[in-house]
Amino acid sequence: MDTKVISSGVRYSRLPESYVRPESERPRLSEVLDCENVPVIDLGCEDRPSLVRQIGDACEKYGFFQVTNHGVGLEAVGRMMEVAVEFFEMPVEEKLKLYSDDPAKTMRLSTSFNVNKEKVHNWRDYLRLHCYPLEKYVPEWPSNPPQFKEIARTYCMEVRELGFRLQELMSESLGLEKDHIKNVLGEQGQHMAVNFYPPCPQPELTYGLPGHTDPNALTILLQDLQVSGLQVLKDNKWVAVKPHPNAFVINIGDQLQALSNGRYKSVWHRATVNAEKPRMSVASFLCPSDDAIISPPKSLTENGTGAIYRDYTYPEYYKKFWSRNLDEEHCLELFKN
Ligand SMILES: O=C(O)CCC(=O)C(=O)O
Repeated sequence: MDTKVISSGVRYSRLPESYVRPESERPRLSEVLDCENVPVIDLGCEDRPSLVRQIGDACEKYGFFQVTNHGVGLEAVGRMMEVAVEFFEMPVEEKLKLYSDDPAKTMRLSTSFNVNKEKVHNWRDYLRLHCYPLEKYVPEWPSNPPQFKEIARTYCMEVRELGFRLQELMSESLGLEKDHIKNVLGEQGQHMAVNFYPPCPQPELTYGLPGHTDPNALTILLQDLQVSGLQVLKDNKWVAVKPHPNAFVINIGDQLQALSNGRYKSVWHRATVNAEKPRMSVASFLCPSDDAIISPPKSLTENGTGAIYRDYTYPEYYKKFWSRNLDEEHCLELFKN
């Protein structure tokens, strides 16, 4: 392979060796079932107790769900997807100006997951941006396509509001004050990963992203409507999440698992690739502020189990997360009491 990224316009006829997973780690695509009953929650529902119950059930039983009537404008969503496609369609030389494999960078185009550490690579390129506070980070975002900054900025603001609304509903569903999660997480950071998965010559041998949980608090994922690829682990089986029109996929991250003392599960998920069509997804991550102490409330530790995880800060967790490979054991295990 002659460039650092796979979105170079070259169509590969065989999967390069460094992407081939050992037999036992392959996705076994023919065994994956469609998940027919992913909860789809209508956030426009005016019966708040019912909404809170639906959110609690979905967080407890699935760790993920889809939301409709979520308040993020259709125009903001459509434009975000369009500009993401335009970004990855730019000439590779233009994109490579933003390339970095240093996870500490707050804006970078990169590939796979942690290319310098991992043994096998993943069939994904991604643009990773820090998004909060916007005034600090927007100036370093891509200036090409020219409308990128303005579109992504609007999108980030709207998605952040949705995240806060969900955190309020989740707090209530745990029997806590509405603002509990927001108060514990403090001035939350926000990151975005614009993922691009080019057509892959041998999709059964590799992943776009292997099974992982998200290290942050809450993830709001915008999926490509035309091409599926997201799969989640449900009852020990990988199931495909069909994109739902005008919906976001929401998943609980490691920090909400710790904060809820294990009641809400940070869901294992992965992205598979296909031979025919490129796929895009835009993941927005809400993250605890650097000085927030991740610790469950007393009401969730009083049932005799005590706190499952020790108290820690997010920078401590994040450093540990990026020092490992994506497909290793759950990082949260390393923080158990
Ligand atoms: O592309 C997808 O569907 C999943 C993306 C994802 O898991 C991530 O960005 O962490």
